[in-house]
Amino acid sequence: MPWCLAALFGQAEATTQDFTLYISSGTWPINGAGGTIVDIWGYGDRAGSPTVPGPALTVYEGDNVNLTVVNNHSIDHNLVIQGVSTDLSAIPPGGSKTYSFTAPTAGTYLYSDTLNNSVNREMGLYGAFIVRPADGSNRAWTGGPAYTFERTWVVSDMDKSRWNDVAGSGGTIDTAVYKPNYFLINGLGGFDGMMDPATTLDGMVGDTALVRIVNAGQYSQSLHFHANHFEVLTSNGVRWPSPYQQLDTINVPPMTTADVLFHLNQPGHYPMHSHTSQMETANGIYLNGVATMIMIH
Ligand SMILES: [Cu+2]
Repeated sequence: MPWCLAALFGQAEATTQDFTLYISSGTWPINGAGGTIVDIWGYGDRAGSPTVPGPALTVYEGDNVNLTVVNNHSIDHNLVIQGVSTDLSAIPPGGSKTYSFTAPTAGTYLYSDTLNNSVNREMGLYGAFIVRPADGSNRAWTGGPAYTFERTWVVSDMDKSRWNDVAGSGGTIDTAVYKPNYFLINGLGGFDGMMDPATTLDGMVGDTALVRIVNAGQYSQSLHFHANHFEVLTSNGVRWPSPYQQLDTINVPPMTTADVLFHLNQPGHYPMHSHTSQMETANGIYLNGVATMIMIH
């Protein structure tokens, strides 16, 4: 927008945000009963340190973003931000690419590797791209619903024996068969997810949490919040009109996002868990799948 309008609306001048992510193979621990160490391919913010999910990338609406991806792995990869970037081409082994774009409207987006028939994404190549309002306010979008604190939940699934073990040892996966036995929230099994301060909804009565849900997996995730209902603000980037629909469970299809507003209004400790019983498990062990805690003081 012209500078005079930007001044009128109090927006900061667009800044430039530079990121570099490094793709490599590695291993990832899933702790607790049923846990394991799984072969992964991931994005990391340091060379040789892939994480599941990849680092959350946070920018402000209108920023000039330069996202460099370095492929330190032995096969082709890419990085596509759904609804934002359009270059699907491969970065060859040893190569790199800088994606340059203007940060879109405020919201929650999925980034992932779209190559190799979902294998690259299943192996761990995904993460959250978060756009905040240009004025820096704690609102879901400019002039939108306000919140006290925010959380990002990247949920996913892995089929260790048929996919990760095979891909990790250089074999060819039969992608027609996918039976995941690990279900993760922010790369964690539920026993860790229930204690991770970046995952739990931990606050005071009267607080409001914006929860950004990103489903990077291959199955829908149905997330059930105990304590009280939440308001659905967006589904896959589409904003709903106010008054917002109130639900206690939200279904988030694969490769989509949802933003919900949770009002902390009843003191106590409550679970948030997947409503699909298998997705609450790590290799069959309950409750080491998609789960965290709601702690209201
Ligand atoms: Cu429940």
